[in-house]
Amino acid sequence: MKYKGIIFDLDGVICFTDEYHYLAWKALADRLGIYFDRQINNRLRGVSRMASLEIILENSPISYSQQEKEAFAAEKNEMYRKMLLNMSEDDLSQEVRDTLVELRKRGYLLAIGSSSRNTRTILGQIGLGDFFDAISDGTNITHSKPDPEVFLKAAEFIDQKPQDCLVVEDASSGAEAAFRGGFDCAGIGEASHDIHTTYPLEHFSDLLTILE
Ligand code: B16
Ligand code: MG
Repeated sequence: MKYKGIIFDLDGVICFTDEYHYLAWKALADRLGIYFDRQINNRLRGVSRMASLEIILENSPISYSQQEKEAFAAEKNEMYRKMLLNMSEDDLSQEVRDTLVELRKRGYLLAIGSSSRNTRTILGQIGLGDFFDAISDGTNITHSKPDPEVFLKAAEFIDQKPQDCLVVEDASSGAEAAFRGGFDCAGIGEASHDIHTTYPLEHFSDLLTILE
């Protein structure tokens, strides 16, 4: 086997919480009178919560203190977490479920590499709380994608070298993080046409062909 481990991004790869992120940021931006739309929201993919807030505040005429920014991020997260409670096993597609089970059968170590500090909550909601061999997420890193830290930690948690792991990403920031960490990257969505992507994927299940 060319790889021993596979490291999956969460949002945009395993499941889709981007609409909830959008709605929660939109509610905060509206309250603050800041212009925010879906195009700006696209720039938040794979980016940490505080870095996302900074992007939104680019359109604010007012500059806020660090304390105010932390309160805004907490306010957004509270709204977002309420929305996460609506998620269930139905939010995991049959295609993703079957592909993960088949990869496990083939003997790959499977890990998560996500910027989200809500990773464990989301995995629990969609019925994957105990599925992965390791979880590296926003709670164990100090630098967000495109820094490779989250993937390097994931590789370390499964005891593998970057060159022996494949990263699966949807965001350009994530594909760049994979490249900078020395990982090959399978890219879906936006990341499928990123310069740092090794294997463009049309469907998640295409992984089974790449990893034959
Ligand atoms: P949280 P990923 C990322 O998840 C999201 O794509 C990004 O939009 C979000 O800002 C980030 O997690 C942080 O999320 O506020 O829950 O800590 O794509 O890296 O799985
Ligand atoms: Mg993502």
